Amino acid sequence: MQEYQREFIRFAIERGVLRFGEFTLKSGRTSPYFFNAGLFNTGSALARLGRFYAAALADSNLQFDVLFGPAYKGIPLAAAVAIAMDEQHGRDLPWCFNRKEAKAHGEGGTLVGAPLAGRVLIVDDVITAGTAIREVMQIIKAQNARPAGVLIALNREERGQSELSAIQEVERDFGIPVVSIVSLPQVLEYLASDVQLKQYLPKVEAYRAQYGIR
Ligand code: OMP
Repeated sequence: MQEYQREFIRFAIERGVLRFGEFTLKSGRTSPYFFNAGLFNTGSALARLGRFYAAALADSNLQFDVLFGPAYKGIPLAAAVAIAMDEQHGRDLPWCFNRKEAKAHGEGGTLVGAPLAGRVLIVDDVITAGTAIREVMQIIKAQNARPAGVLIALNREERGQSELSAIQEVERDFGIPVVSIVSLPQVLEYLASDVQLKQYLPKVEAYRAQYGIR
């Protein structure tokens, strides 16, 4: 695990973003951990989150033309990444987002910001079963743009509809990489190395045995 990944997990736990307990996921699965990116809820936390995303993005060498934040949660995330890429990596990138409802007046439409064109990097929080991200692909396709990759904070590495993970299915179906700041194995490594958090390890491992990739 890289140092920024360890720091990111520590930061997420400190902020209460990454929690351990019993949570019902969108997929209906009951998970012993949950990642709530909405709790990066101060200016400083959001700025720091943006720097972690930007570090993962810089590490990935991914080529793209525009950052896209899908409504709602992706919007501040894409903005934070755009700022961090400029301030930390000297890259002033175009970025845009969508509305959930089309506006009939003013500028109209559902897209706001830079044109959604060319190779699109989607910024989001978490992929579990991959439902949310597949909806985003439709928006990109409708603009005749093409996905270049997905940047997320946490890869839960859960099985999708096959033996592959939901993320591997997205990579296969759309021919694009999914880059994350951290994945479940790094969370497990972090838990194992922390005296107070070690108690959660068995449940997270059991969950991985049930829903994780083999
Ligand atoms: P999928 O559509 O199943 O990939 O689930 C992704 C969405 O689930 C995320 O965009 C979140 O809204 C939510 N989620 C989290 O935010 N954190 C988690 O740890 C797990 C989920 C989830 O419900 O699976």
